[in-house]
Amino acid sequence: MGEFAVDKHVQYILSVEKRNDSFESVVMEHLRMNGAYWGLTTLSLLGKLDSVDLDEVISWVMKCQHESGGFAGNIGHDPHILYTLSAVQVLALFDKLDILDIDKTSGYIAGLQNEDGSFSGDMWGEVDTRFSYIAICCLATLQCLDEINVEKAVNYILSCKNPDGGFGCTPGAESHAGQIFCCVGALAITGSLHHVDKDLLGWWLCERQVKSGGLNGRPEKLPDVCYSWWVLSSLIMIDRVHWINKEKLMKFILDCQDIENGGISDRPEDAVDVFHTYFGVAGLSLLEYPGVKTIDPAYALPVDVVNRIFFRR
Ligand code: GRG
Repeated sequence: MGEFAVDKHVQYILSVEKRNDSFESVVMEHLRMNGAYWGLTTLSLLGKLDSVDLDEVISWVMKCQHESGGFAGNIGHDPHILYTLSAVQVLALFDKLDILDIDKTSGYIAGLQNEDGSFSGDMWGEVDTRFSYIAICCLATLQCLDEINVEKAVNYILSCKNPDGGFGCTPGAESHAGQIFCCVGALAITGSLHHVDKDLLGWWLCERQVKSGGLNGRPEKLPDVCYSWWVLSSLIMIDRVHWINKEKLMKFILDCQDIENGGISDRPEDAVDVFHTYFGVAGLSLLEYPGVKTIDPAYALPVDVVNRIFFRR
């Protein structure tokens, strides 16, 4: 099994942050807040968060907040629940949640809940279980889950459960590992995991491991490093992680590294990017790889950050 190139990955994340003219930075302009969460959480898991200028990051994050309380993907863009969670997570990483106007931010999120318990992503109304997870995770982090109807939110998520044990983005939609993470994560945070048939879902999830050791997101699809996070975190939350071959998955993730220039790709030999670098490192964390901090499978933040939020320790 190849070595884990920690220093190269740290250099790669720092270089992406600085290069404003690269292809990656241009296509990521509108979702830079997500990139910030992926890159900074990677640095935190590798114990290198102090390599970035905290004041610069925080001041940029706060400039992305809209008067509605929601955050945009970058300065001057429209707010969306996706970027609001990323902004809250970045502030949490730096222990800076206290600078946030909690009422304004939580009010934006609570205002996106619909009558049937589902959540829209923004004022334009698209509904998806991703947004249910985000609302629940964000409000739990801000300690104001009581601002939404949790029972209705949970019932909506349960209405997206399929006969194969998985979950989709809306009722009747195909099971997909990314949506399963969202639904299982939201159910875990709200203490509702007893609604899940753990053996049935665990079976569907462990079937995602293919010959190379990598995981795919649904049947007949190619493996992708990012499912090391979506599938593994779900298996951990339902206590069935021992149903996959951890050694083979670890090897697959390590095979996706660019050993020379740093970064991790979706599959071996492909081009690296920040998204896959984060989910590769997060996957290694869930696999308890030495030297990588432990990540919380429901909140998708390092466990020490989650403990600080809830227990101030
Ligand atoms: C805090 C970790 C965290 C997440 C926030 C945005 C979100 C909540 C969750 C996204 C969950 C999701 C749907 C992930 C899947 C992403 C992905 C690789 C989609 C690709 O889908 P297809 O159909 O790819 O293009 P496949 O692999 O099925 O061919």
